[in-house]
Amino acid sequence: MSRNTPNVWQLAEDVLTGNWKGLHTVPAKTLYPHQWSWDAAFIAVGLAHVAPQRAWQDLHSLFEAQWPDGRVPHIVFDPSVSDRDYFPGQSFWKSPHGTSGIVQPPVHALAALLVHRAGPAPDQLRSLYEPLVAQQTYLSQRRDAGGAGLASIVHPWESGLDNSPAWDQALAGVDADPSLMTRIRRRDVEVSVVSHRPTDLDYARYITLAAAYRDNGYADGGVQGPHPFFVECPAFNALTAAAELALAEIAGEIGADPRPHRDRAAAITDAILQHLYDPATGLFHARDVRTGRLSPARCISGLLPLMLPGLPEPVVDSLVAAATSAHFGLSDGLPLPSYDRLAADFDPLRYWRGPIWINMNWLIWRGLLQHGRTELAAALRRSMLDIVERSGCFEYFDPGTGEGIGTAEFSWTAALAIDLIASGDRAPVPV
Ligand code: 2M8
Repeated sequence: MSRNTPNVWQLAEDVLTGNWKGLHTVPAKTLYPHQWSWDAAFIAVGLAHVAPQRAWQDLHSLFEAQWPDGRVPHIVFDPSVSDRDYFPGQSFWKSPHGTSGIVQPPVHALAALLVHRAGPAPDQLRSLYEPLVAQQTYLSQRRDAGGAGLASIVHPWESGLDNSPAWDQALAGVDADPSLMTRIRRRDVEVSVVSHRPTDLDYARYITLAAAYRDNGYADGGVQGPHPFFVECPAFNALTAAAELALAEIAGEIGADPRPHRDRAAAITDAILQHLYDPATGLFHARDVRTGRLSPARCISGLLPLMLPGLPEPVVDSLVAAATSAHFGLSDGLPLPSYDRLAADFDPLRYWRGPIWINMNWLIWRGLLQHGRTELAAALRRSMLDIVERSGCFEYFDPGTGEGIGTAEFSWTAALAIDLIASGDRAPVPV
């Protein structure tokens, strides 16, 4: 552990306290002034070690906004925040629930399990169990557009990896007018950050896609319907399988039947292996359901299935080889970048097209421990804590220097730094 870890802990705790809004934590005060779905899960993992009541409250606030069909919205809007402070806000989504209408990766069952493990709270687990199951049911029954047993995302924002090159091909077919963004420029985006964010053309496509989904009543039709974007993301689906494994553990704790969850985790793992693995790259890739083609991009999302205990050993080996290769550079002293360092369009500053993100590295750290790669896991953990110690709890980090970029005082960086310190080099028990 680094000599200054106590400072990191205090700094991180202060960030989480500063971003606490009474009933939920925001990702960052000015840039993201509402509650975000997968952020809430990562935040709860860290809060478990410093303020467990706030951890449970964050999860409950989110699930109170769950839709009757089981979807957990990607943003729960704070009604006291003006629509001009975040675009697209509530008046864009026009949902009857005060939320957006798309989802994000289901990290919440894992988060609930980890919060419980940090300080047993079976009643909390019991009250979240059914909502967590409904979240999974929505994904398996309403989002299997490709019919392969995998959930499709209908918008890049659903992946959480907004402008990842993984979507470039599938997005190219979405018509959009880039001048849209000059009319609705976000007031909240700090000038220093604008050049790192998705381009105006990307944004215009995001808005066009979100409006199409909204105007179709947030209905989940298949690929025959009017919606132009259906993609099976390896990270989203690995997290869906990991959620089933976490639910199996939770079910065991509260006297429910864990077996259906284990069966579903195994089925999703098989489907990921069968449909998203490319032996040529040794990585998993996003699949455009409309064309059936795998994206050629080597993205960090392609390493996330490492979290799954059911992966065959040769596939684990190939993922570790990809992670330690020059494409990602694990063990070179810095955490993994979000995109292939060797790609011609690798961009060290632009959001999910190069920079280091702590949440993805934290998930890969867990995957390495899951498969007994303890030395690599320890090196990755140290490198994450080092950049936070050096730069602070930034949103993302320059993959060349480790310098912090994006917004400062970002909640999931703080939360996961606390979890890394609290966990040490211990192997996480199942999941
Ligand atoms: C980013 O996404 C939002 C849209 O959802 C944005 O760009 O405004 C992503 O990094 C996403 O993963 C994250 O959940 C969100 C809030 O931190 O910001």
